[in-house]
Amino acid sequence: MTGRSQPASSEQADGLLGPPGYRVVAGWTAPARARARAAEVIAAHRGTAPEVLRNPHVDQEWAQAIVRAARLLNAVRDVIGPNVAVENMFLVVKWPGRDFEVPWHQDGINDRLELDPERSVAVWVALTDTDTESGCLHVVPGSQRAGYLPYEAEPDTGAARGRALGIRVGDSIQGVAVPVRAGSGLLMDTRLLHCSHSNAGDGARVGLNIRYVAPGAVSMRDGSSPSLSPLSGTGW
Ligand SMILES: O=C(O)CCC(=O)C(=O)O
Repeated sequence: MTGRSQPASSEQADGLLGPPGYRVVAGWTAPARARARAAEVIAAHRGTAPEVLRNPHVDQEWAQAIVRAARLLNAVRDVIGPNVAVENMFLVVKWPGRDFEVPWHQDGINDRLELDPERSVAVWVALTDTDTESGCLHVVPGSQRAGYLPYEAEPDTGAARGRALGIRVGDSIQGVAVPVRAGSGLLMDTRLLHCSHSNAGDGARVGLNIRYVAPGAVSMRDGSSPSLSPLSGTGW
């Protein structure tokens, strides 16, 4: 685990990923293999062209293989310890020529649940090369120290992705772009502010957002039970 500094008076601790609140995991698979998988995903969904597909790891082998990819899982274990489950996974496709922005948000809180940032980590996985043109993630380094912030659902546009949560901050946030190569990924503190812009490139941009948790990390806010897919260790 990374070292943690003591919080300043109104701030929370740096958290499991240190002062920046994020870290790149290079090469969980070869770039060519990731791009080939993306091509299959694109071909399979070109007809309906959904922007978000929920929890493909529950019934699709390729997604199960990714959440268990050794380099990814080892990086996750390094951060939250040996007992690991997947709490949620989104496949996110930014189809070219379509307006699809993901507003500033934090992955560890929504109407249903809150994740303990000391026992959970969000991972964004690139299946295609992502840069500022194609709609890579932007993050606010150190924003995890502000803790979970008030949020609201963005207006329902009827888009195929459903509604996203955005925090109430207006347009004042300055983030940094984090381009990620196909086959690499980004570990993020579950409180880290991040967003992505629309894809202005020629090809589809394909990524996966995975929330990994250790035992006891999930607090349900709506009275339901967490739906976990254990991957390793005990306590499930
Ligand atoms: O893939 C993206 O552009 C953003 C996904 C994301 O931030 C999320 O699902 O929480």
